[in-house]
Amino acid sequence: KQRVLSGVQPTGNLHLGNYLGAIRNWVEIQDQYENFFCVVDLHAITVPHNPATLAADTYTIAALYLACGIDLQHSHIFVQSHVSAHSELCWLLNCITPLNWLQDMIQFKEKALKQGENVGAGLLTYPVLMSADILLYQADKVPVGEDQKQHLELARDIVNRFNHQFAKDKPVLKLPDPLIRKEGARVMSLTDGTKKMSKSDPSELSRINVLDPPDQIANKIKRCKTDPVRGLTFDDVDRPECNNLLTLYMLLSGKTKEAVVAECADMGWGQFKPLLTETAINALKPIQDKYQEVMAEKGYLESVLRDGREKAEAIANQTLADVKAALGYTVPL
Ligand code: AQP
Repeated sequence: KQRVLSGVQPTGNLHLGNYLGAIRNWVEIQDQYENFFCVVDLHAITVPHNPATLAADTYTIAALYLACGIDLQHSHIFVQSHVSAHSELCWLLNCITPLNWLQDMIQFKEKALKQGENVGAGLLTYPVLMSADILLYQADKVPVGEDQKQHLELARDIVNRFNHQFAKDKPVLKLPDPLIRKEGARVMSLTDGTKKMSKSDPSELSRINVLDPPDQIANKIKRCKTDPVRGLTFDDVDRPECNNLLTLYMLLSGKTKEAVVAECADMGWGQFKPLLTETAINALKPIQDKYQEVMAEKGYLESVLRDGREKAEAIANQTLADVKAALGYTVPL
């Protein structure tokens, strides 16, 4: 079977962008692949973080993977910092990655701009760590949202550079392919349809979190940005909020685009918003219930992460050994 690798940072609440852009797709394809899903906690400290909540946030994301439908028959769940090969490969790849490749990354530029003078070097090398995450498992496919496309291209460039420089006869690293689904690849903010929904947006009203209770979901949809135009349409560039809200309704209801057009074309916002609210609440309820069940059995979650780590380590350590051999390192005595 081909292999899949992906992850989410434990940097705050999982929102509909993370769910619809990434995790839901993992669930849909998981039986076709051998999957590794990690909670990327090393990435979480590339921006200022709170040590008091990191561990709890890491468990929350792992529990949400299970709650969203990750099936341990097909998938392994583990924590990135539990497998030390991630940091080690990151260092080795850092040394062969040209600085200007990293300085050109859009996410680095955006996040560095937000942080002003306090930018850690880890923010710059974030995409190298992400490359290490993927390449350690010789992943064939990486299901992510649209915002990660450039980082995936960088991972491919690093593979080509490494194999070309150090492993010409027998490639050591595999070229990964991004898997980006068209629908949901870029879920937009509820308060500005031209910005992506994001964990770091200071406004809670900009996103619906997977664990939001029904009254909060209702409040956020009630107060979300709309426009004064009558009737609802997809794909009108002048109506980004309308496209985003209809897309959310389509994805959360499981209806086709045609069915949503037929149902909503003549609606006003007063009619559509309650419909979207009810649909979102109903779609998230089973995930929230399952999440409570998983969190009630901490020992089970810990055993899942232990098993995941074991599986992950076996593969990761092999790749790391091959990379070190290609670079000319000695074998420990
Ligand atoms: N708005 C989005 N639409 C579709 N997919 C998205 N993803 C994130 N936001 C959207 C996808 O979710 C996965 C995990 O993301 P992450 O937590 O590792 O990183 P992120 O992109 O930094 O998440 P946020 O929420 O956008 O945080 P900030 O505010 O820090 O930038 C990835 O597959 C990502 O594509």
